[in-house]
Amino acid sequence: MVVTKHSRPLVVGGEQIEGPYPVYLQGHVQHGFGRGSKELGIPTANLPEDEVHRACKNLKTGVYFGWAQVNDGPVYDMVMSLGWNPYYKNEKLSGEVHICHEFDHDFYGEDLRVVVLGYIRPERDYSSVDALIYDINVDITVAKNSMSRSAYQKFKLSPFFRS
Ligand code: ADP
Ligand code: RBF
Ligand code: MG
Repeated sequence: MVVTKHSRPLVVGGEQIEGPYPVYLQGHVQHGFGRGSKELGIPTANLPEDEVHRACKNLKTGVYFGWAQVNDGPVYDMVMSLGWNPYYKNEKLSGEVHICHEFDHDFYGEDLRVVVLGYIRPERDYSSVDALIYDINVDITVAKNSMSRSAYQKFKLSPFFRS
């Protein structure tokens, strides 16, 4: 079988931020499905169910980028998956945030604040977990590139985040 990787745009969204963004989400970090995302190098902090449903009122399912903060710590880039994880055929909607920083501890139950600033792509099914991880790493590059613009940088200093 020939496996090709489709080329993807490495910057998304406009220079300016347009509705429905910014979308603010907040909650205590929940335990997820325990599939070992951490072992794959991509731990995801799961948002509470009610917050996921609230997010879905403004956002379709898919992969997003923005800023995230744990408690009153630094604000980091984040990528978020909102949806049904077709690769795993979830029966429950989830909102999972991967923060682009290496933490030396877990933060289950802690306060997570997220500002979503743009959409990257729809959720996909994959033929292997390696293909999924490859795409998530591209998502991280896309998020960093897209957020380097000044309109996006401004939100890092939003009063929504704790100082
Ligand atoms: P679960 O299935 O319980 O969500 P994961 O393997 O996805 O397990 O790990 C998620 C947990 O890892 C988070 O709840 C958080 O406590 C911790 N964690 C450590 N580093 C990060 C990070 N950079 N981004 C998100 N979560 C992280
Ligand atoms: N799961 C899917 O089934 N399809 C996807 O397209 C998908 N994209 C994701 C993108 C990002 C940025 C993140 C953080 C997760 C994504 N997931 C997706 C969820 C993934 O299956 C879940 O985090 C696993 O636990 C990773 O091992
Ligand atoms: Mg998780």
